[in-house]
Amino acid sequence: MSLLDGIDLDHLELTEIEIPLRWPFETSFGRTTRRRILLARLVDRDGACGFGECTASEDPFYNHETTDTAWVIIVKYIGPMLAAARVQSAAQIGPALDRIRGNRMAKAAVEAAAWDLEARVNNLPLWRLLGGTRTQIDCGVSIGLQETPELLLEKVDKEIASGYQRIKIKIKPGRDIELVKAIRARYPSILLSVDANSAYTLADTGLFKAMDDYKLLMIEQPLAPGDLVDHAKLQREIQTPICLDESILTLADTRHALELGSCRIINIKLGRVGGHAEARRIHDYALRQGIPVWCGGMLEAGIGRAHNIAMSTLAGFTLPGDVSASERYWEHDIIEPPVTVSRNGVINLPSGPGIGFGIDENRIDQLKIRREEIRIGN
Ligand code: OSB
Ligand code: MG
Repeated sequence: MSLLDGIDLDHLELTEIEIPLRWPFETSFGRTTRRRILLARLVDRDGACGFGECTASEDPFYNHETTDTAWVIIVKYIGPMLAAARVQSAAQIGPALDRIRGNRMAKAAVEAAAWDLEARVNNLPLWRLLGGTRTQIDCGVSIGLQETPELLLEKVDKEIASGYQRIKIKIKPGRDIELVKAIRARYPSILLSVDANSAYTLADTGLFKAMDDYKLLMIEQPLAPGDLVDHAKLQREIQTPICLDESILTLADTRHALELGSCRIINIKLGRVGGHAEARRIHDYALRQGIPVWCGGMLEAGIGRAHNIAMSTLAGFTLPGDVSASERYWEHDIIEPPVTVSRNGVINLPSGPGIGFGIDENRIDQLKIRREEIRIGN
C-alpha cells in the first residue's frame, strides 16, 4: 500500500536549449563542442511542475537516439500515449509507454520529470522517494581525448587537485596504453579507468592483456554494444574488470551479461535504460549478484545532473560516478545553485523536495531554440 499522493497530469512542455560546453569533449566516436538538450516539464492540474532532461546526443554516434529523434518521439507518441493512459504515478509511466520500442532516452526524459513531480507533490526529496540511502555521493571525472599526452596529464593534475576520487580517460585505437602508462608514472595508486566507447574488437585482446599491468579499476565498453559474447571472451582473457555501458539497456541485458560473464561492473545511465524505474531494477539485480554499479554521465545540464545525483544514492552505487560539478561543463548552468563538489570529492544531497535544485527559468529562456506544449489531461 502506497501512502503517497498520486499525480494528475495536465500538460507536458518540451523545450530545446542550445548551450556551449566550456571545453570540447572528445571520445572515440567524435567531438562535442555545444549541446542541444531537450528539457521536459510535466505540469499537474494544480500547476505543480516536475523536470526531466533528455540525454540523447546531437548525433547518433553513442547510440541511435538524437535530440531531434527524441523530440519527434515525445511529441508524436509519448504525449498522446500518456494522455490516453491517465497515469496516476511515476511508476506507471514505463508500462504506459511500453509499446514504443527503444527510444529509451526520449522516454526517460518524461519519466524522470514524473518522478520529480511525484516527489514534489509529496514534499519529499526525489532521492528519498527513489529509496536512496546515502546523503552524499562519491564523484569521479571522465576526461576526453586531448591533443597531446602532456595536456591530458595537466587535466588529470587539475582534477586530482580538486579532490575527484576517480579518473577515467577516453581511449581509442592508437591513443590508449601510452596514456595509461603516462598517468600511472605520475600517479601510481589513484583509482584509474579507461573508456573505449566500443572502439575495439577481439583482435585487440593483446592490448587489453597488456593493460593488466597498470592496475586499472575497470575497462569500460571495449567492444561493440551488441557483443556480449565477445565481451565474455575478452573478460576470460584479462584480469582487469570489464564494465559495460552501451551494452546495457534493460534488466534483461544485465542478466544476460552477468550470466555470460561479459562484465564485472555496470555503468547505469538513466537515459540509456529508459528512466528511474528500470535503473532501479538493474541496480537491485546487480546488488543481489554482488556486482558494483556506478552512475554514468552524458554531459548533462543541471536537471539531468540532479537526477543522476538522486539515483546515485541507492545502496549499490558503491563506485565513484561520472557525476561532477556544473563548472566543468557550463559557464552558467540551468539550475540554481549549480552542482558543486567538495574538496574531498563528494556531492552532498539537497534536502528540498523533488530534485532539490531551483530551475533558472531566465537562463533556460536565454538558451531556448524551440518550445512546444502537449496536452495530457482533458
Ligand atoms: O561513455 O560515458 C560515456 C559522454 C558522452 C557520451 C558517452 C560518455 C560520455 C562521458 C562523459 O564519458 C561523462 C560526463 O562527464 O558526463
Ligand atoms: Mg562510457
